[in-house]
Amino acid sequence: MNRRIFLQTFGAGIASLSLPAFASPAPSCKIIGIGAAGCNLVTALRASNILDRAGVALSYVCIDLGPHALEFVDIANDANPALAPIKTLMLAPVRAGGRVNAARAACFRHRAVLAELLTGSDMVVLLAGLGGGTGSGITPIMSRAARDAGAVTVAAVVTPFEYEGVRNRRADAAIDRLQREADLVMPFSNEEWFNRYRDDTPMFDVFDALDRQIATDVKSLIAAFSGST
Ligand SMILES: Nc1nc2c(ncn2[C@@H]2O[C@H](COP(=O)(O)OP(=O)(O)OP(=O)(O)O)[C@@H](O)[C@H]2O)c(=O)[nH]1
Ligand SMILES: [Mg+2]
Repeated sequence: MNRRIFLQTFGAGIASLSLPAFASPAPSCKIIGIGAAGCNLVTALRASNILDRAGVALSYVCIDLGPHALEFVDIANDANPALAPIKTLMLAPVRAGGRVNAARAACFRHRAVLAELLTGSDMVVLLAGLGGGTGSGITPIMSRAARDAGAVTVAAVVTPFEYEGVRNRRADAAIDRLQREADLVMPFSNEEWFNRYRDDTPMFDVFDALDRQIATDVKSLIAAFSGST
């Protein structure tokens, strides 16, 4: 029998999702970061330890074009040998730099590896910032592939600041696609989040608080999925 859970996510109002019931052993959950923001979010989520008792068998992956963001993930891996390692996957030698089609093409070239990555997952959580090329281009494709592989698929995505201009239109288009491809989309608006804080709040603290909010919401969702509390 399916369980239905309701979530209050920032900027999204109430979202609901039907979840399959699970017996033991613990369902497997793959956390996948896509693009620079996705890599940052996965690294922060793992470091928070918030998922330790979420009742699922976890694994972490970060995907990007170009080495830059993935190098930071590798540094975090080396610095925290006690934590579950984050696997890194570079789909192309240079970053997409806002080119959604370049990111999609790299994803297509590596479709066999990416499909293999998703095999055997009961739940897939995709984390990305929308508005650039990589997160916007690849997250909807991975979402569809994860659902096709039989996983409950959630996309927790950050949308750009207003001043980022054209990135907002790219993000809107990606959200539209994700609404069709994911079981649940959890949007977090950078613009709305920063508007909650006084102008003199250090930017790092505001990003840090948003990372923690995303981690908390993802944890609630995974715990509901696994049936733990
Ligand atoms: N909250 C938060 N937002 C971020 C972070 N990094 C980037 N963003 C937002 O996410 C959007 C997408 O940025 P990136 O993740 O750098 O883009 P990308 O997916 O790597 O795409 P490329 O343009 O191909 O490099 C940006 O427009 C920002 O609004 C981060 O660390 N935290
Ligand atoms: Mg990038």
